[in-house]
Amino acid sequence: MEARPAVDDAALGREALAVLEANWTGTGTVPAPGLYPHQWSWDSAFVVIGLARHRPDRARDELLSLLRGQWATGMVPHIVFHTREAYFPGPSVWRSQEHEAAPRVLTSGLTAPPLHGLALWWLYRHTGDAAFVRQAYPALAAQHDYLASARDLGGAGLAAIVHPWESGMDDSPAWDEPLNALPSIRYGYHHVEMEERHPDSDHDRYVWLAMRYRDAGYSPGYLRDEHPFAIEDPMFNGIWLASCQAMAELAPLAGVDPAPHAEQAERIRRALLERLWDGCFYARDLRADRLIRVCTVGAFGPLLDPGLPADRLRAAVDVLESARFMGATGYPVPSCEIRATQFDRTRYWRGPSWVNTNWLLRRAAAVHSLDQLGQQLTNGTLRLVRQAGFRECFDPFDGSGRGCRDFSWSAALTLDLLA
Ligand code: 2M8
Repeated sequence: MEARPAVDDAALGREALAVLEANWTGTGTVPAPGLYPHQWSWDSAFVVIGLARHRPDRARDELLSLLRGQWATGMVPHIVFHTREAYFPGPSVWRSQEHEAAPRVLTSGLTAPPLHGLALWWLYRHTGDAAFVRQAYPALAAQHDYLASARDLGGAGLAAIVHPWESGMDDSPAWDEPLNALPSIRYGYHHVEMEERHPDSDHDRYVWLAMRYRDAGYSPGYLRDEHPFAIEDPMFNGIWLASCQAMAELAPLAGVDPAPHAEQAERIRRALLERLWDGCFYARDLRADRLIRVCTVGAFGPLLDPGLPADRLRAAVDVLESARFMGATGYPVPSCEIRATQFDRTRYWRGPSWVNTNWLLRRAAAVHSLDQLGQQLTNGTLRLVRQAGFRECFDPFDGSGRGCRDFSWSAALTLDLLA
């Protein structure tokens, strides 16, 4: 593993701020120089969270910059482009400008985990800036309305993802089964380092899926009736639930009724328990109408809910702390349970540890006053970045860094973990 000179907390914090400064384009923060030259949705929410204490001005600009990309439907896209290309699939694939609901700025046509309500709440908690809450609130309320209306494809109160990219955990083994059910296509997907990605041709299927949705005019009717990939994911919905609760708490500041957000959170909780729980939370494939029985870090998303019943909380934490996850690796938290045949410590979202999911689990631990677990997640994550730098992800056994360097959410969330 690469050795880095020992750094104290203050120096680590300065390094993190310097990474975020370097990744700031003047309008938003890119996830990393080179590979990701635009603004990504949940990356930006993590940047807002990390900057809340240190650079609230920048955190506000970051969120507003992302929201420039919001569609009139309320959909917040997973990428807002800064330039025309430099990334595949770029604007010429998504063709957002041809859609009447799209904004002037070029965007993708998919969404991403809706962490923004929680990010706004986090920013408010650290700044007390009620004026900014009033400013940003309507856009986030529209985002939630979009999910409740256009994405409740199962009709039970959960939002469905319609593409692996919408999960933020693109290469997760949880998507193998539904992807295998799609036709095999070859486009030649050469933009990324394939050794670190999915082992077979799934990225070609990713592009095919995205183009089918585009060619259907990004229509909710098409998603409901025809689109072949529709999954209820526990991480996406756990994050949405946490954002609904955040929006309910912020509602009085925005002068609106908190009840609809609280009711939405209740609906999500009920549906998570009824539809996705079977000893731990699994994703549900709506097209095959069954649970996808591979346990990934996504299983722990519903722990963000303070109202999760105690027996489910205990059972899920037992899995997290067991030799299936944290109990067997030197570092928190592998992105797939290590006993799964699909586990691969080197490939994106199929095994490596990520700072953002560690942070979300640490947040879940705080919500449930699981102090020891929270401390373990904090210490383990700080050990990763101290040793290997602000890498995109990490080998969960030896802590070595993988993927991009100077990765924004790794830097931003380090700032929060150091506080
Ligand atoms: C990764 O996703 C992009 C596609 O959106 C990719 O694989 O090229 C994921 O890790 C995702 O969670 C993240 O938002 C994005 C940018 O950091 O990279």
